[in-house]
Amino acid sequence: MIIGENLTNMPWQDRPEGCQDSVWRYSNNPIVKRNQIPGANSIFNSAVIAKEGAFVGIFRSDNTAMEQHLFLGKSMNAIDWDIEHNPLPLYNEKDELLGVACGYDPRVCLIEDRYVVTWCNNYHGPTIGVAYSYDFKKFYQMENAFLPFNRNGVLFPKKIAGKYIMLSRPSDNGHTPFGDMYLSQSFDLEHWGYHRFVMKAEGWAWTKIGAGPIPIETDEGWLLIFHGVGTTCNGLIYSMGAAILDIDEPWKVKYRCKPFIFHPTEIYECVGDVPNVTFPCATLQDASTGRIAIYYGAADTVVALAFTQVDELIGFIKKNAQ
Ligand code: BMA
Repeated sequence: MIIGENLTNMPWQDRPEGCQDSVWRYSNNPIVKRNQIPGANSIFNSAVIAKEGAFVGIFRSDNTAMEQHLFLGKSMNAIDWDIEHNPLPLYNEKDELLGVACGYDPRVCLIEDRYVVTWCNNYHGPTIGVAYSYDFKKFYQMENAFLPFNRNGVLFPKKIAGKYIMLSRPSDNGHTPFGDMYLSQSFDLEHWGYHRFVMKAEGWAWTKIGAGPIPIETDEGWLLIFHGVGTTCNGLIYSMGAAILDIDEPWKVKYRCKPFIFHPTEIYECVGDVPNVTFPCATLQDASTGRIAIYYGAADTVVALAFTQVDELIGFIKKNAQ
C-alpha cells in the first residue's frame, strides 16, 4: 500500500492480456521524441512530478553538439510534454543568474515546500548538483552535495529523524566499470555526512547499480526502483531492479528482488545513441489505487513510460527476494 497522496489523473494502462510481467510498457511509447525541441539530438533520462492538478518535469536533452542541458517541461496528462526550447536558468540566493543547468540524469523531489532537483553536474568531473524551487519556475542552485566523482543522487521525499536523505553512487570520471549504492544524510541539504552503505552490484546487475526514481513510501518500507548494469561481450545492459528499504533506517535493505523487473527488449530501448538502456528517473503514483507510472530513458535517446501496481510489485519482490 502506498503511503501518500492520491493522483487519480496520472497516466495508466492495465496490464496487457497475456502479459505476466510485474512492469509493463505504455502502448504508445516513446512519449517524448528525440528531437521534439529545436537543436536536440536526444531527450531521455528525465524526471516528472505532479503539480496543482497538472504535471511538470525536468528533461535532459543532449543537443547536436552533444552538450548536455536540463530543460523545464509541462503537461496536462503527463504523456504529451511541452518542453521549453532554452535550458533552465539557475540563480543564486541573491537572485543573480549563475548560468544554465548543464549536466544529466535529473531527479525531482518535493520535500516540504520545495521542489528539489538533483542531477549529475560537472565539477572537475561528475558530482551531484542540487537546486530548489518554490514554484517550479525559478530555480536556486546550492552547493554540490558531494566530492567528485559521484552520480545518481536521489533524495527521499521526507526527512527521516530530522535529516534529509540522499542515495548516490560514488563513481569515476568515465564510464564507470563499478558502483555500489550509498546513502548520506544532511540537516540542511548542503552539508552531507553520516554515510551508509546500502547495496552492492551483484547478480544480473554485477557491474554497477544506481538509485532511480524518488523512493516510494509504502506500508512495507521504502520501495526503491533502481537501474542495474551487467556487462556482456557486446557492451553494457541497463535494466531495472527493485528493493524495499527499512522505513526508519533506509540504508537497511529488507528485500532485494533477485530477478530484474524490467529489461530492454523493445526496438526503442535497443536502438539509439546507447543501445540496450532502460534508465528510470521518476515515478508518478496514486495511493488510492496503488498505480505507479515509471518514466525511463530508452537507449539514451527518448523518454518512455511503464506501469506497475504497488502490491503486486511488492509481492513479486518479497517472493523473489535474494
Ligand atoms: C550513464 C549516464 C546515463 C546513461 C547511461 C547509459 O553513465 O550517462 O545518462 O543513460 O550511462 O549510457
